[in-house]
Amino acid sequence: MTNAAAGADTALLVDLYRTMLLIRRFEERCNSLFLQGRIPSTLHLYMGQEAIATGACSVLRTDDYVTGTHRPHGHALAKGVSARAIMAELMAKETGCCRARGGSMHVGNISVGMFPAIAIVGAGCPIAAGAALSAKMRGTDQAAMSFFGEGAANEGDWHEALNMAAIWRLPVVYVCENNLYGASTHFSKAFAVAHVADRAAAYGMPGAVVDGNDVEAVRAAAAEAVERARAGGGPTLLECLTYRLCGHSRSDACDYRPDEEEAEWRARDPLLLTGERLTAPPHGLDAAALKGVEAGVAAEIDDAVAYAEASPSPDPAELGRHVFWEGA
Ligand SMILES: Cc1ncc(C[n+]2csc(CCOP(=O)(O)OP(=O)(O)O)c2C)c(N)n1
Repeated sequence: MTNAAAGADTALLVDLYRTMLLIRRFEERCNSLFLQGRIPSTLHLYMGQEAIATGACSVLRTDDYVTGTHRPHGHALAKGVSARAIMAELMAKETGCCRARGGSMHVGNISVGMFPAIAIVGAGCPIAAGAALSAKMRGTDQAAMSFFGEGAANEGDWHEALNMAAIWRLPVVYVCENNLYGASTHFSKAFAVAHVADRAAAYGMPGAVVDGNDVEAVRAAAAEAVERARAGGGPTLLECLTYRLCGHSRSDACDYRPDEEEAEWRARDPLLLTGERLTAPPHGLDAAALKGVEAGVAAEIDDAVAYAEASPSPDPAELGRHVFWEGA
């Protein structure tokens, strides 16, 4: 297991904490808006996994590419899609990042390198390989990063993508978010290996198991992998161990998980861990500083909700537009 490299500086750690907090509070608000009937469809919340998107995306540039999953709010926020544009998308407004044609499972904005996310389990993996191939053919040093749950690692797409990325030494980082359950199926019932990262060897690429609740550990592992990708060293498979702090979707009461297991992981909530680290030496922030970060995040989310509420709905006559490619 890769542990936190000692000593990200305080300003950087505050920044990482802020992004994680933004993702958490954004989703708490989504949950409440959903219960009020102001967000249609369903939600797959990312709560508990914030350190992964935050740490991994923190080493990417705007022109690098990310593919997300059916649980993509965190990936999109960490890659720089605005809270306004995501909230408007979730509330089905024309100002949403996909003009309300995508909804929760498809948020993204290619202008900041976030492909609209894909709800088909594993389907983002070959797309990331394609983006990396495009960067290689164009001779840029852009990298691609693909997030997926452990469930994706049992899909054909995943195996084909990793194999192709390895034989062509593509600049791509595969980031498995192993939250122990694919819907209600425990990892041990779906895998005969101890770790998803064990499979890296079968494709001839480096693999590592990372503490996915430790934002600095994720950042350090991602930095090494992205550096290797940019330098022509090919793909990496990172398996980040984590836990979702909610059901699989809004319709999941989550009664298949032991209470003790949940309690253990709640004690390792990534926000808690980072908050504790920030208030201890060598950072030594006081509680007021963390409250200041909270206040900034709360204001950003209030602004996003107000923006979304004030935005127009799409014209029903135009719903076919922006769905298929137009032009020529
Ligand atoms: C190819 C495919 N099969 C099944 C589904 C239905 N489905 C949606 S999410 C999910 C579980 C995915 O588990 P995992 O990949 O571990 O991600 P997590 O939900 O844990 O983040 C399933 C089976 C789907 N979207 N796509």
